[in-house]
Amino acid sequence: MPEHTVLYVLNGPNLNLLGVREPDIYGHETLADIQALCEAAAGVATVVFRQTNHEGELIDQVHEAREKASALVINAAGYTHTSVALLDALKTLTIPIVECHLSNPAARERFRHRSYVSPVAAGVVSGFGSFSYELAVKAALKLAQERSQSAGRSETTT
Ligand code: CA2
Repeated sequence: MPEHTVLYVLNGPNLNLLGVREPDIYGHETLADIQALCEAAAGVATVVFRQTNHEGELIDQVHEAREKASALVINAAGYTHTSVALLDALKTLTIPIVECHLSNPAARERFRHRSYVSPVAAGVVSGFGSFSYELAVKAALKLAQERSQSAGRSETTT
């Protein structure tokens, strides 16, 4: 794990349209606003914040997080409900993963009830709009900190 805490926040397709379309479901904030909220919630930790509309690129970003991140927050958007390839990529990570959604997919259409991210996530934060991201960042950083503390303890006892 990196010495300095690095948190990856990955965003899937269409989230670049936040604040422009469907504000009744996804709120009025833009993705840039959400990035600023994540950076504020992360304090001194470095936030690498990305968005892509392409499945393969999202998977490349997950691979990058595997090398560089202490924890991952992911809102895979529509790929949450469809992408076995994304699940396969996420399964290769050993860092904590927190699944995040603006809306509450469980309260929406049936096809949104299945998540290919949840099986490998430490937890899921959904339904709180941009506040979901702030909560997810806090949770991911707490898990990363706990990991690094327990790694430090096992180093001193071996
Ligand atoms: O609630 C979430 O964060 C979702 O991940 C958003 C996805 C949806 O497919 C998931 O079920 C739940 C959709 C993202 C689309 O974002 C838009 C933003 C503005 C306008 C249109 C789409």
